Amino acid sequence: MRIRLLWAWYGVLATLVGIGLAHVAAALTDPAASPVLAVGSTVIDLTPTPMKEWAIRTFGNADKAILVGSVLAGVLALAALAGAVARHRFTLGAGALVALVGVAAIAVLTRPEASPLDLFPSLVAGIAAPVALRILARAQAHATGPDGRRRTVLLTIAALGAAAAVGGVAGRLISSLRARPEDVALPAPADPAPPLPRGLDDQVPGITRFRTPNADFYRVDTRLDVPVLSADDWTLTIDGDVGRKVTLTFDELLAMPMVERDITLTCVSNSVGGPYVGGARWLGVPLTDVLDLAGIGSTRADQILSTDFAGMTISTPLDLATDGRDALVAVGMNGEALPREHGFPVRLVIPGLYGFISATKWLTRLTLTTYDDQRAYWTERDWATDAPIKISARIDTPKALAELDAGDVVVGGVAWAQERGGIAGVQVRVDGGAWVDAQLGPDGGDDYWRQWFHRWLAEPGSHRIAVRAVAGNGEPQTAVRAEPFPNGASGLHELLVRVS
Ligand SMILES: Nc1nc2c(c(=O)[nH]1)N[C@H]1C(S)=C(S)[C@@H](COP(=O)(O)O)O[C@H]1N2
Ligand SMILES: [Mo]
Repeated sequence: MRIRLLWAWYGVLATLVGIGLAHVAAALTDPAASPVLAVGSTVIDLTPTPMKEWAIRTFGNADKAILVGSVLAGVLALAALAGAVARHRFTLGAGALVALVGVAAIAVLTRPEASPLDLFPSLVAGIAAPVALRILARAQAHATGPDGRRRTVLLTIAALGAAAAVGGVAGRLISSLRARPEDVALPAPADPAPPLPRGLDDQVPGITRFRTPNADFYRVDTRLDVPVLSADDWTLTIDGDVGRKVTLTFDELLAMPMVERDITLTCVSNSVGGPYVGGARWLGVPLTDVLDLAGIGSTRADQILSTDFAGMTISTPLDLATDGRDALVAVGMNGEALPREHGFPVRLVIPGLYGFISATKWLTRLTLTTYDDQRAYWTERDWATDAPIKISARIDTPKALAELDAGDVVVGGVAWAQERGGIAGVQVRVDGGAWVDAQLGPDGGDDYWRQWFHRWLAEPGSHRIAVRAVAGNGEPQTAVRAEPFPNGASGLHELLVRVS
């Protein structure tokens, strides 16, 4: 039994060596071609929407880590089995490892925009794993004798373990040296945003900051890894139903007049009161200026299909994106180049539309087309194609189920109504009583969220606090409840607190 367990570990170790070296190979060629990531991404794409929604709700930003972890655990369980088999039938066990890598290779090749070169990391894994198993088998064969021999097994295990670990770390290191956002010098905006007023950050403890620091900005990706792209290699192609197809380099984009805007981004998967919303100052070229370079084709187009570097697509209604709103081909976020997590080197930012139909990160292509002709990633998954951000207000403080002292309590939060004239008013209601006007924080513009607070004299007992907002165009927030799928959650944010 113990010896079988040992062989199972050999299978696992051999596989880890394969994965580690494949990571280095992927870093040197294309990080997206890492076999583990490819399997994970394929699993994500095949996961039904309700389950994805559940994962985002349950695990938040950790959903990817949990997925990669599960895929890895599954792979290693199979590797352990292969190792146990290899004890008596080495070729069969080693063959099983190769077959495992083969499945990953298929996942790599079926990624959008995969190239044959992407098979290289899988090939490395497919050779390294069985070779490592062979080395372990040899060492094991020598180990059945005196102490010195057993030491060879331990040394072999240690050496291979180190190879696997070094491979994993080196892979990451190599990728991060390839392209660094901090090396990009951003031009000054020709059309700067007015200075952002001081928010209520210091006055209302627990309130969301008026400007979200880049490191705290929410992230929603279908990707598992943070892509490492180089601005030098980056190009943007504008094609489809255009006058002439145009390709821009990063330097050519930077040479165009830049505008700077404060825009609050919101994810369609955000539930009422949820965290997937953030406010930042974006620097970029107006989308219409970029589209004008290519000119309009037949005027049949009703959709901008944007494609990221790996072939992931997002569709935006052409009429909305070009109706005069501040749609940006963005390169800067809060005074820095875009962080890799948020789309370095270039992404779209279009105010008033949920991110899944507007905010393409790692942008490489804009295609003018029709909804009939081409379908984007989330369109294929039955999400709405037209999804304006719904008017929302969120209570940041106190937290749900907080235990408070009776007396003065400051209730505070943020509200947003992009492309609806911003936030004109926020009201708070306690225990189903009358709606009372909250005080608004400073105005950061119509496409930016607004902080608010309300002083409440809390009496002992259990209380229910609710909030609602009114947009600058007079439109009230709806109390009708809706789930995020297919076009965004609605309903009022309400929470219970206990006062004593
Ligand atoms: N390439 C790419 N762009 C993308 C996504 C993605 O998965 N891949 N997610 C979109 C979604 S659903 C949202 S809400 C925003 C989130 O942007 P952030 O991660 O910078 O906050 O990016 C959008 N752009
Ligand atoms: Mo989103």
